[in-house]
This record gives sequence, C-alpha cells and structure tokens, in this order.
Amino acid sequence: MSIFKISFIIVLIAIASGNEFEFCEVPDKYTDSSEKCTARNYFTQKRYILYDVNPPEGFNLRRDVYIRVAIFLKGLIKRNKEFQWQLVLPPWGNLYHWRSEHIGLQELIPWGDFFDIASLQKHVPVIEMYEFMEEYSSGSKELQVDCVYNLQNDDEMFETGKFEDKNEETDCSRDSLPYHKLDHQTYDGPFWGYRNITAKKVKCLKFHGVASDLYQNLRPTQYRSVMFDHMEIALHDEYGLKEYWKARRSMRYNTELYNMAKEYRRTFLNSTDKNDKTERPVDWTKEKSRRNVKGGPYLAVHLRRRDFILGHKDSISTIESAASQLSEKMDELGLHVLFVATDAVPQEFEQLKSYLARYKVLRYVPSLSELKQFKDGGVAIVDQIICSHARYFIGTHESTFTFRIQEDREIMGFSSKTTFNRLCKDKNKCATAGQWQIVW
Ligand code: GFB
Repeated sequence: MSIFKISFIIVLIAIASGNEFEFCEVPDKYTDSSEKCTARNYFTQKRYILYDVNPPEGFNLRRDVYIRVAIFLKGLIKRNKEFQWQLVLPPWGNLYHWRSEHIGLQELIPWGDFFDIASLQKHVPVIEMYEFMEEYSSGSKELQVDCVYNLQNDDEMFETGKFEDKNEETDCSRDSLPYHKLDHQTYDGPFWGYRNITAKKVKCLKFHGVASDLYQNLRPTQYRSVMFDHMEIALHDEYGLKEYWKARRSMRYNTELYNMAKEYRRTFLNSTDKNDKTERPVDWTKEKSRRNVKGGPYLAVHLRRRDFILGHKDSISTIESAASQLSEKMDELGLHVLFVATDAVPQEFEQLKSYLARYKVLRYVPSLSELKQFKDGGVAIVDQIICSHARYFIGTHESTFTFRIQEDREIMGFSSKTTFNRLCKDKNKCATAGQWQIVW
C-alpha cells in the first residue's frame, strides 16, 4: 500500500474518532500559535472571503482596503480554527483613472501583475480569483457565491454626527442596488466584471464599525463563501499599529516592476541601491527597523493634477508655485535632478520644465510594450518606487498615491523629515504633512 493511501486512512480514522491529528499540516504560520489542527479542518473546512470596493475609488485607496481585510482575516484565523479561511483577491479593473485606451480594456487584472503574491501569503492565505474559480466550482463554468453583504452607511449618523457601531440587516429593495434577483436563489451583479458569477443570497447591511465586527456575519456552518461589497465602509481594526505595518510590509510589488524602476534609476538618476544604501532583504519578514537610508541623488515630487485640481482647490498649487517650491528645496539640498511622478497632461509638465530650466527634470514614460504588459496600474507603481528611493520626497496633500510612497519610505528606513513633505497651495504657507510613522 502506498504511503499516500496509508496517510489517507490514518486521516479518515482521525476524522471518525474526532481526535486531533498530530501530523496535520494546516499552515499554522498564520496563527502565531502552536495549536495543532484537526484532520477534519484540513480536508473539509475551507471557507472563502471575497470583497469589492465602491467603483469610483482609486487604486491606492483600494490598497488600503486590502490591509483592512488582511488584518480582518488574520484575526479570524487566530480566533476560529475550525475552518480554513482564505481571502480571494478581487481582480483589478475599470478604474476611472486608468485612461490608456490604446492598450485595450484594463480589466480582470490579477494581483500578481502588480504585487508579489508569495509575499502577501507570508502574512495571510490569499488566492487569486482565477484560482478560487477553479477550486470552488470544480470544473463548472458557472460560480455561485453563497452570500453577498452589501455594506451601506447609515445616513442618519452622518446627518446627526452621532456615530455608534451598527451591524443591522436592512431593506434591500433600493433601486440603486447593483444586484438583481433572477430567481429565488440567484442574483446577478457586477462581480468584478465576470458574467459567470452569481450569488445565492444578497443581504444589505447598515454598517458602522471596524472590519472585525463583521465576523458575526460569516456564518461558516451555513456559507462556504461570503462576499462583502463596499468593504471601504468597514474601518481599520489596527490603523497605524504593528499589525497594520506588517500587512503593509507584505505588499511587496511584482519583481519586474522593481526591476523597471531600478533600471530607470540607474540610467537616468545615477541611483543604485548600493550607493543609496537602499538594499533590502528579498523576504519582507526579514526586514528590520532602520533610519539610515540615504536615497538617490534626486528630489522626487508627486504632483497630483486632473480631478484633484477641482476636488482639492484649497490645497493644490499652480504649476508656477509648485516650480518655485521645488527649486527652493533643491537649492537648499544641493540637488540638481528632479523626478516628477504625475498624472498631469503633457502641457502642464512642459510648463513645469520651463520654470525649472536650470535643473534636469524627468518623468518616467513607459514604452508601449511596458504599458501593454503592466498597464496604467503598473506604470503608477514604477513611479511610486522611483519616488520612494529619492533623497527627498515632496507629495500632494491628501492623495492616497502620495501616502503609499510615504509608507514605502518609512519601511525602507528614510528619515521621516525627508518623507512627510507636501506642496502648499501658496509658497510655504501650509501646515506640514501628517506623519504616519512606521511601527515595527
Ligand atoms: O491612486 P489614487 O486613488 O490616488 O488615484 P488619489 C489616482 C490615480 O491617478 C492613480 C493616477 O491610481 C493613477 O492611476 N495617478 C495619479 C498617477 N498620480 C499619478 C502619478 O504620479 N503617476 C502615475 N503614473 N499615475 C483620489 C481618487 O486619488 O482622488 C478618488 O482615488 C478621487 O477616486 C480623489 O478621484 C479626488 O488619492 O490621489
């Protein structure tokens, strides 16, 4: 009899007797605990958590929502070992800011195109949507999620300003709901753009509170898969604390994006990890607290334009004022090279360059093949990586794109005063940027 058959029989005996099975290998690495799992868990108790975010939200707020969900899952795994919990990564797509129409539709993009999945998995068990589809529907082309919770804000709380925790099922018959009943056990809905996914149940939830307040809605003996839509409504359990930074540190980018940024820095910015003291362990769990990173010999700015010009009138500067603030800082630091990460239209970038003719002013422009392969999301990450390696960084007030760069710099070990800086609307007349420093 083969070793596999013998092991399988031992497992069956263990299940039948209800005993703990000593050699079971459910990955305990996520639980920080030495408790053994039961054989029953391993073979039958997989449960899947899915989520989506309000469609207009941009790429970098979505990255923040991932952190909330990852910490939610980590806590769940610690607390409930009966089941084997997995987080299904919602594919990227159809974002308002991704405008490169000439490269075709940017939808159903797996996380692996932008992030390093193995790094995420060192924090919590995640799987790509396409893996979930294979695993869950066992070969069938159709897939049905057991229950969708559509999270909704409680308008009354926003009107009165009195906020209290709430988790209350509510009427789902609003016209604006994107889920529609096809028959008594089938709802269709957006489902990230997949036409072959439906839900058995859709429930609406007036919700106010931290993500872990949603544990009570999982009902794992009833549902094998649960999706939370509008997950941005759930608040962080651990904002800014150690667990937050662990989740954030696990969000290493796809290696090819690091390589593209590295090549650009070397070629145009005279910047290498060795000279800049930005060498890092490949494994994020081995990375240690430090504050001695030097950074490449350039100043980087994130100059957010487009919808921000209207949406953040009180803090967005003119191009002329931005140029004046940047040249003043470069002179103070003795830097002559400026890297500009921006969503500005080409005319605005040319205008900025014309004000800064004394300096070398650069912007990363991907080749068509790079753009086709990594899309607008990948190009934005390359911009962020380059900014995160600069000797000094100046961002845009209240932009989540800027926040993610600041976090990367905190993780890498820059002195915070080189990181938490912002452009002011009018030269030098604004409060300094909030400092969300890393906790190790
Ligand atoms: O990432 P994001 O949510 O940041 O949205 P904010 C901005 C998007 O614009 C990025 C592009 O994901 C990119 O696609 N973008 C912005 C850039 N700056 C750059 C840049 O320097 N380089 C490149 N390559 N791309 C919020 C939005 O934006 O602003 C909200 O999420 C809303 O939906 C609000 O529009 C006003 O936090 O800056």
